[in-house]
Amino acid sequence: MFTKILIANRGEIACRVARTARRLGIKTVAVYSTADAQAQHVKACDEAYWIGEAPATDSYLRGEKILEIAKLSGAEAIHPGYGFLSENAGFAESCQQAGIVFIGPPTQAIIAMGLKSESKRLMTEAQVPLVPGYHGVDQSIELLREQSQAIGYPQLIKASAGGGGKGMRVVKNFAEFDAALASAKREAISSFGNDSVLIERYLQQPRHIELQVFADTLGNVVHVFERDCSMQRRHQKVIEEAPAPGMTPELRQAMGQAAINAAKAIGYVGAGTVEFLLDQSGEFFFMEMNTRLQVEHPVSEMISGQDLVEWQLRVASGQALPLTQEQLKINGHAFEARVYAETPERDFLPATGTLTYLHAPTETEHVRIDTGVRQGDEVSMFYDPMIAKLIVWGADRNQALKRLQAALGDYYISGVKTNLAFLATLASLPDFAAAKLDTGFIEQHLDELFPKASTPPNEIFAAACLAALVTRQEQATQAQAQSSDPYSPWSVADNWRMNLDGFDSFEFQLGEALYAVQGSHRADGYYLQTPQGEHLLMGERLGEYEWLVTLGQKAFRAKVLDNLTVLWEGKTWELRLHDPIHEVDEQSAHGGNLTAPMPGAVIAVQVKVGDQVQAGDALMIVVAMKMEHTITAPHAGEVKEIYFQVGDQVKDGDVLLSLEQSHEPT
Ligand code: MV4
Repeated sequence: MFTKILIANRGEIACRVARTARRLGIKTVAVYSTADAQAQHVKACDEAYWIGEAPATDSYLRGEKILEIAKLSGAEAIHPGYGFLSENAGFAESCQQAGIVFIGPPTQAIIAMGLKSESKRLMTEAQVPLVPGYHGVDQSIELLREQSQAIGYPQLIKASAGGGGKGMRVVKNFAEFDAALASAKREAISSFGNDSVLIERYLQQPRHIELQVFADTLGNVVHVFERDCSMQRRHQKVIEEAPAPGMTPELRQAMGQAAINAAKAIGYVGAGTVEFLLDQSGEFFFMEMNTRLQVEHPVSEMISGQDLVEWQLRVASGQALPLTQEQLKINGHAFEARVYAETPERDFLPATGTLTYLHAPTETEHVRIDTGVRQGDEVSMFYDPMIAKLIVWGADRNQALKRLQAALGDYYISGVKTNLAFLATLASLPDFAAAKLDTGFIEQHLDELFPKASTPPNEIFAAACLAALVTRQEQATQAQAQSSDPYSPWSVADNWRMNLDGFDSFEFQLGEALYAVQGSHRADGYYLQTPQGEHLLMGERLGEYEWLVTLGQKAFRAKVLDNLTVLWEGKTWELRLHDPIHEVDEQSAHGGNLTAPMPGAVIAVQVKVGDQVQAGDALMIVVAMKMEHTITAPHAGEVKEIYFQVGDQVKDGDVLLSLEQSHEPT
């Protein structure tokens, strides 16, 4: 077993690997970029080395620098985590040549699985079922058109070097083929530097079932059961679970054997994931093989009782797999929810900001949180916006789901937009509880997942008013104590009015909505006017943000942040006291200006100054995180100014072009 390993990653996976290494008595070396100087993964390791500036290409993707640090620090092995260099065959090769163990599969396996066409050829030889289609080397347009017509419709064009859905296009008929092929090739060359494609029959709403496989250097290969990862949105996994609901022992055995055959066919060593599509008829088809430890590996750990990073370390140091297939058993059910800094309401745009407030559920043997950040940390635009993985276990799916719902209801983050409310809603959907899973689930449930904004319950206003009043009183008392005339009536914030009960009128802003709330000081207490009448409001501060609130007969606890964001029952209500004096007219602030939805690069400008456009017309394409975002006209109008050209870099919020709204004739 190793005495020291270097972890060539950051965030939650670096912390997670360090945790297992420490438990095994292995020394750990962290590498970090300038942006991560204070990051948790640096603190979790025994030594740390700076490897470059924030952009991943200047730091975590610098294989030669990382190898240099490994030699300098005396690390015998490098754990790449996932992403970054974890599936970089060149880096794996360089490690081998430097005599440093790459904790992962042999270089040849990475290469073979990195190209879909090659992986599918190998699977065919291993009798692993494939979706009917074309994945040949000949990429001539004539042949691709022939194949397209032979496969039939609907079909899917996929980037051969791709993964996670990048470069994928659904083609519903031959007329769409050429445009879809061009777009798929454009995204493939931009994302992977390789525009080879394959064409497959499109399976309607399949399930994504992946088998965790493990092989050692002694010829042993096992599977550690399956995960259902169908809950995805634009190929971004949202909630994963193990085992897959409705899986029969026979199907598990067949898919497990196919996965083992796949691993054996390529001489695999280490942790790998064989992804299948399971269609509604119960047939399964090889999709791709990932030659890294997946983000979602913890759900397999929870139901098997195994530490898969420990397995990786043992296998990479030449030891045999810790268990045989017969010894591996499924116990219970596990979910993983990925907590992301993103704005689901804005089409899941990645978000950045400071975690000004972060309260996570208490960890127990059944609730696990893998994270690389803590309150006060920055979520930057340089890296994947994952904040944490919330993993729960139950004796069965229902119990695990209840624990997931409860844990999500006790997870609060403020300062950066997150998908927590979206996760909580998703985990509470009846169809999810009924395990009616397929890869189209989220798209099919958007209305339930994004209910129309509703008026906050009275408890929210009560908590906000209480916090605002008490804070104002505390500030007035403090100001009075410091004032030169402490007895002046002007320094008392009790809203006393001549011959009238003192009253307060609050105007809260929530998103675009305004809510007026009246409170009045009476001899017998403070009364809040609510749509259902007035209620006595009392309460006290329990902690920095924690309040005990009593509204009428109901006493409850809520958190209220300094800016009056209220956190209650798993939801975050970003109330703001409305300040009419400084109100800015949104339209005048932006006018007809169309802004960049996130940082990225302009790859197409489809209009010119003077063009008349209709609502929905494509104006510009910005590529961000290797995905294309088309800026479309929000209304009919004339293009007045274009501020960026193809090749320009834009920041979130940059004004890209101005569009003068044309007013429909009355
Ligand atoms: C498919 C498919 C339907 N038919 N292939 C998505 C990303 C990549 N892993 C492959 N993917 C798909 N390939 C055929 N022939 C549907 C998907 C797919 C999908 C697969 C798994 C999980 C989520 C998905 C979401 C959309 C599409």
